Formats: sequence, C-alpha cells, structure tokens
Amino acid sequence: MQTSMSNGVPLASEGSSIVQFDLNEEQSDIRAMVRQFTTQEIAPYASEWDEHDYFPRAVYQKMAELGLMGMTTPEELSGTPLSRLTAAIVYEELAKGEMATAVGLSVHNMVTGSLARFGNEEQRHRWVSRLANGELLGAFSLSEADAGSDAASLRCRAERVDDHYLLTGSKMWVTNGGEADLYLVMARTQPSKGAAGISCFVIEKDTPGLTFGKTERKMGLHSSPTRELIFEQCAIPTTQRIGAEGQGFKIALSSLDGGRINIGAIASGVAQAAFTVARDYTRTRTQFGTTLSSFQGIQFMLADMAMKIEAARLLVYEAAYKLDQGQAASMYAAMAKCLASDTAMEVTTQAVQLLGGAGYVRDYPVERYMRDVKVAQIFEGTNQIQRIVIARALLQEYS
Ligand code: COS
Repeated sequence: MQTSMSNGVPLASEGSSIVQFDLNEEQSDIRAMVRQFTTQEIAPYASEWDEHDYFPRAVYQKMAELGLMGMTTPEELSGTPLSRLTAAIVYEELAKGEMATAVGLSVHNMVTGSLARFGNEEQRHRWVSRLANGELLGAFSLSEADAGSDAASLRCRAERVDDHYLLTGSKMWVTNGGEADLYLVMARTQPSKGAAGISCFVIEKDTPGLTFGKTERKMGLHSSPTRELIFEQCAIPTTQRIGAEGQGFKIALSSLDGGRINIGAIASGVAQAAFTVARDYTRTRTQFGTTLSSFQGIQFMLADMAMKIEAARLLVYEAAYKLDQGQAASMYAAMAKCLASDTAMEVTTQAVQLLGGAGYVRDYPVERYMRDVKVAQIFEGTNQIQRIVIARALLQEYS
C-alpha cells in the first residue's frame, strides 16, 4: 500500500471541485484485499470470539502484515500511510466481519498516528515503528469514572517530581485495555487549569505502579477487552510526555476527530452487513404462501434501510475527505459519527425485526450486530456530545 493523500476520491465536496463517486484503482484494490481478509480471517470466527470473549491478538499480527496497523503513519516510521478516505473504506470492510476487531484497530491507529504527529523525534523512533509493524498494540485513555462527556474535568493526577511525573488515579473504559503494550494517557498536571491543565503521556504496560482493573462485561463488542487502568505512584519519565505540558486535551480531541470518522465508517460497515443478511432472508423466507420480500411493507423497510445507509456512508467519506484536505473537519467528523451510528442502530434493529424470531437468536449474526453497534452511539463522545460539537461549529460559523 502507498499513500494516496493526494488522490483520495472527492465526495460531496463543496465549491467548484468535481464530485466523483468512483473509487480509484488503489482504493478498489485495497478494498478487495481487506474484503478477502475479512471473509477468510474474521467473519467465520466472529460469533465464536463473541461467545467466548476471545481477543484475537493473532489477527492483529496478520493485519500488521497487510499494513493495517500503520495506516496513519509515515513510511519512514514503517507505516503504510493511507488517506483517511481509504482508511474509512478499510474500517467499513473489516466491520462487516466483526465490529470489535475494527474498533481495536481504529484505537491502535489513533495512538500510532498521534505519536507520529505529536511525538518528538526520540519518541517517534522509540515507539511508532514498533506499533506500525504490529510488535506493539496501542490503547488510548481519556475517560474516567467521573469524567466521560465532560472530559476536561478529568482528575487522574500527574505530579512533576524532578525528571519524572508521579501518576495517581484511574482511567476507565480503555479499549484494548490489558492487551495493549502502550497506552496514550491524558492526566492532570495542573489542578486549577481545566482543559489547559491536562497533559498527554505514553506509558508502557509493564511500568511499575500501573495495574489493570476488571474487564468490563459488556452488552456487545465481547472480543474487544475494556479495562480500567489504575495508577499508584506510577513514575513516568518526563521524556514520555507527548507535546508540551497542558497540550494533552487538544491532542486527545484532535486525535478523536480521526477516531470519530473511523467509528462512522465502522458503524456504516455493520449496517451494511445487517442489511445484506436481512435482504437475503426476506428473499427466501416464505409466509402466507409467498416470500417476505414480495410484501410492500417489507420492501419499504428495506428501501429505508438502504437509503439511510447510503446517506451515512457518503457523509463519512466527506468527513474523511475534508480531513485529508487539511480542512476544518471536527464538525464533519462529529456529523459522520453521529449519523452513521444512529443509522446503524436503526438498521440493525430493523434487521432483527425482519428476521423475527430467527433474528433474536444467535443462529444469525444480526443480534450481535445490534448489540455491538449500540456502543457506537456512546463511545468516542456520545451522540449528544457530537450534536454539541456540531451546534457550536454552526453557531460560531454563522453568528
Ligand atoms: N481539536 C483540537 N483542539 C480542540 C478540539 C479539536 N477537535 N476541540 C476543542 N479543542 C480545544 C479548544 O479549542 C479549546 O482550546 P482553547 O481554550 O485554546 O480555545 C480546548 O480544546 C477546550 O475545548 P472546549 O472549551 O470546547 O472544551 P469543553 O470542556 O467545552 O469540552 C467537549 C468540549 C464536550 C466537546 C469535549 O469534552 C468532548 O468531546 N467530550 C467527549 C469526550 C469523548 O469523546 N470521550 C471519549 C473518549 S474515547 S472512549
């Protein structure tokens, strides 16, 4: 794979630029490669992993071999950089097989990309190549028990003592928690400064003073471990602070812009998978002497599902395109995440409805899609927070 920053497909872009809806050759090839990988290495095992809460670390190694662990990383740091748009296509395809693995990969790439972007030379060389080649798995940690939506109120303390910081406190809801080798952690260096008192640290798993709380028992995403991080007088050298003191909140939110687009792409992939199962089921299931798909009520449901998926998908592509172009993309990332996850929740629920009793049991994957995708309306900023981000941008822009 090679970078396509300059040749991403401009979808639904503004002004006089040409709107082009076809994938370019590189994007088509990558999509075909990831589709084949998902069909062979993920989809056949997804129910089993879900059933047994199994984290498929070996699959991450295989994804590294395909270059997927360094999608937001420059080539000189062992990355295989893709445009955000091409990466969105990758996430969409992976999520058709299993959402949990796509989410784990997205978080990993968010960490790798943030270190490549905000780390200094020494930090980049120490960690980024090893993340990109799959030797290390990354995790991102902003939330706390009392600081979820109000992330700037976080309290995990990082107190400067000579040439290190002492971290005390805990972080919640950490995707890849316990399995990851490297954690990007936001902690408070200045108690009285709100968002400006937060700094970003990179912390290795085996650092003394870092332990892991229980693995959360979740509604879905069973094969993606979610753990608490507990810091007790955990000494982190100042050389492991990413960016300047007080820059952590901005690093986190700016990283989440990309993360939210990935979540939108993932939700869109799950919705597409659910739609396909539901459509195929209605074509073969007969009731009242005919197939379900011959009833207009069912046809209207399928039409609405397909229409909404397509709209969400295009908005995800547009947000990715804007980030690729270096345009202000936070609002579009919020819109893409919000619309795609709301759509996926609606579509997966309708898919279960269309399969009836068969949809509610585990013989078909639609109940898993529905359980899994619920969290896309919650994590990386609830959809209520996305609406706040959108409204703030609109009101600033037009006031
Ligand atoms: N990129 C870079 N910087 C950003 C940013 C972004 N996308 N969004 C905000 N900032 C900056 C702001 O510009 C501001 O800096 P200045 O004071 O220098 O202007 C600073 O960050 C604080 O921003 P703001 O005042 O908007 O902070 P708020 O406390 O009002 O919080 C929300 C904003 C609610 C939007 C934020 O807390 C949020 O996104 N919450 C959800 C958190 C989340 O997604 N958690 C999931 C974690 S992963 S499971």
